[in-house]
Amino acid sequence: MTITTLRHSSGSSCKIHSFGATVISFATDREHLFLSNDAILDGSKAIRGGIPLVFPVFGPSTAPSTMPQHGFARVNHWDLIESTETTASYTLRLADVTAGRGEHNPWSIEEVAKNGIDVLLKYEVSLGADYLLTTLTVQNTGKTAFDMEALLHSYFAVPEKATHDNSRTFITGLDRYSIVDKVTQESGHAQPEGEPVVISGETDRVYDPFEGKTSAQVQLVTPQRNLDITAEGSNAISCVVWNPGKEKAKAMPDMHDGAHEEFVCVEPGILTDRMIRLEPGDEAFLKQTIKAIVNK
Ligand code: TA6
Repeated sequence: MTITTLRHSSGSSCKIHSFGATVISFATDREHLFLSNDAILDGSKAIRGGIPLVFPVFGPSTAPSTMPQHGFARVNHWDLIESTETTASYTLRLADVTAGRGEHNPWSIEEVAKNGIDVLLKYEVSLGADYLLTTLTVQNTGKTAFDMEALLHSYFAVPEKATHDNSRTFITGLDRYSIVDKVTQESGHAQPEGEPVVISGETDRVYDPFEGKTSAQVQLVTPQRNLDITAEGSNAISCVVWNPGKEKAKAMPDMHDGAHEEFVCVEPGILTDRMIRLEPGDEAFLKQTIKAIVNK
């Protein structure tokens, strides 16, 4: 288990934990990512904070399988292939993964071998003076097509414990996206044009792109700075906005007290139609650029 630190001559920095290839810090004049004080960093469970990688499923697996919630990418050790002062590249091969097992789990190693499924994940992290670029690439290196989703589960730090202060913390750029609200179970309506997204108690919404847009420009506004989040992918880009609220956060053993007031998750992903089918030899990608705008 290693933590790789990237440093830019301007003073910005980034830290990446090899477990899940999880970026756990991106700082310019201040830290921009949230990492719970009680995050488990010993490889025994997904890291609570930073940018966990979600693949091949977002959320619980729909197949009667033992696939872990949000898939296996974030709960396995990735290999650091190369790094420079400001870049790092990781890989993870399915063949090296003890993915969820079970007779119906299409991703269990036994069925993978039987079905000839194999996948090579690559993850590249690049640090600039005021930005962090992360790119996840999925290559179907096997003989069988498989269904997939991929998402960057980014936890953004919100200063002054202001996640629920809707006059100072809100998200722009998701207007006109159609909403699936996992708290109210409502779906079918869109974020009104020009209306920002705000956090109200437990917030868990999937914003699906209109017209199948394969890029998204979102801005997270917080009391001390804005973050421009640009995402692009090989398929339509959805965006999840999540905050557990006080009660749900308290029930999470790896969330420190009051953590729900310190972060908002804005999570770009390729989730369209729940699953994307990747044919043998094909490749999918998901790229996110986080740019810190020191505006206050
Ligand atoms: O991205 C939002 C979400 O799917 C929420 O429903 C919540 O489960 C969150 O992810 C955290 O999931 P985790 O498995 O990391 O506790």
